[in-house]
Amino acid sequence: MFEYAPAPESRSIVSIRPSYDLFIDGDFVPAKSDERIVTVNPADEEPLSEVAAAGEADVDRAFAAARRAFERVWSPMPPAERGKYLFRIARIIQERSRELAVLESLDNGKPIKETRDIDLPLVAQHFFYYAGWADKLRHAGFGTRPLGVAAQVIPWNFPLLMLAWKVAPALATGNTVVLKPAETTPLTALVFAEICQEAGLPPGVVNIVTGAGDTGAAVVAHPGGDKVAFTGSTEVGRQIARAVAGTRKRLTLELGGKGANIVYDDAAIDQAVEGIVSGIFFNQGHVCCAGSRLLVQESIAEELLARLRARIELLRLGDPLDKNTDIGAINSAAQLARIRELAAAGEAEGATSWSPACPLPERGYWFRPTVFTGVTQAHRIAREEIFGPVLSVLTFRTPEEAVAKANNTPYGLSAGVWTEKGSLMLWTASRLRAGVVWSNTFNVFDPASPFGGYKESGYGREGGLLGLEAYLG
Ligand code: TXE
Repeated sequence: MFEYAPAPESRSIVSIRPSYDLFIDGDFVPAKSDERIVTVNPADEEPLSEVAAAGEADVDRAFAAARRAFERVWSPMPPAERGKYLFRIARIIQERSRELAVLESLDNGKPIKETRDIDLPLVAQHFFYYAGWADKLRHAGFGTRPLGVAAQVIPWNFPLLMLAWKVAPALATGNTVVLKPAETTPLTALVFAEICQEAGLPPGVVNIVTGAGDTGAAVVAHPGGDKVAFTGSTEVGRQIARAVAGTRKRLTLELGGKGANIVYDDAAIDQAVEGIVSGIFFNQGHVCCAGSRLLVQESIAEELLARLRARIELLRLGDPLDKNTDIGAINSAAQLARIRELAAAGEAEGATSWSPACPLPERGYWFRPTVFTGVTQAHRIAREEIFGPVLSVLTFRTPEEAVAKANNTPYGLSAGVWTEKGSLMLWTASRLRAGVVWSNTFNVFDPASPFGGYKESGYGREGGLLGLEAYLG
């Protein structure tokens, strides 16, 4: 592991306000209560800003504004006009992408090379993609009527990208939105609110209410919502499914995962190693579709693991704003505690852990990239989502065993298959119970591709045509 000097000058391109209000009906307005939530930089634990904690009365105002905008302006608007607003938003995101990338890295802890080269380009692409659909819905093959007001609750791992996944299709289909960002990463959503103003979006079409889980629960339960879209933990997903049951609301849930990366003995090994590294260490492993289980064919396990360890030794952990950093900070103290707890369980249950000997910064939330070998399917680290830079390695002998092990999870979001044999690739992919199966690659995203899971990974799809259907009746 190398240590690089930080590049603090990047920080100067963002101006973070000391405090942010809620964004309701086109304006920033104070919350009814004085309660504030401090958001910290996870790389040094320094406060970045504080945001309002919206209560029920604020959520009520946001839904009233969204309903008015839906009925009077947004749903009656000719679809091509709606599309123009989305194009405008996409262009402003591109123009402000450096600033947004730095802000996202500061608030979330993820490396700037990811926010700059992956998150922000995907955010803009998502708005461009759905802008193009706005006036073509009647060709989509399903209903063209918007549902109404969409209640959207998003997590902290891809703050602005998850916003884009939810807001862009909702708006393109004529719905209006009340969105709650995660409490540890609210800042880019609030800059997005400024972008809505800059784009001249009619007031009330997008409303952003910051707060913690209780605000999220109020958004989900509000009787003014016609649709609920949630990305987050399986546990909260279950609570939301219960809260929505028996109401008129349509629901999509994108929850956890325990993705398997299956490497057959004929795979291009170095390419597979890159895919394994990206699969589990991209975004510190805070990825619902992470390849958190490596299933490697026994005959090549030793060689593959040797090359994997050598590759991991080269990863650079540290300042998220340093352009050379590969692994940034863990998003919060709570998430770090969860990762530590599961890693400790792995050791207690008899698996062997390995990490490179890299120094960790003194302040902030950090966890070394970690590989567990000797893992069995009974171990917690093979079954539970860790949501951190921790890889669990299992071996297999036959393709049947690989598929059985890959599917032996309550989740079903993602998988990767590495083989040079086309027939084996198809055989395997068609048997995997996963919403996405990558072949000889991992973590590749495209706004035209639907994304979502089987089993406890949730239901409904985001992205592509199916992402439109989720907002139409
Ligand atoms: O998630 P929460 P947490 C998984 C991952 C992680 C674990 C816990 O395994 O370790 O969940 O993370 C809002 N009603 N994922 O605790 O609590 C909350 O304010 C309505 C996977 O951060 O689910 C935030 O905005 N909303 C996942 C959002 O839900 C509620 C991404 C997510 O927070 C609520 C994140 C309630 N009762 C975590 N309680 C993925 N699929 O990518 C909380 N929230």
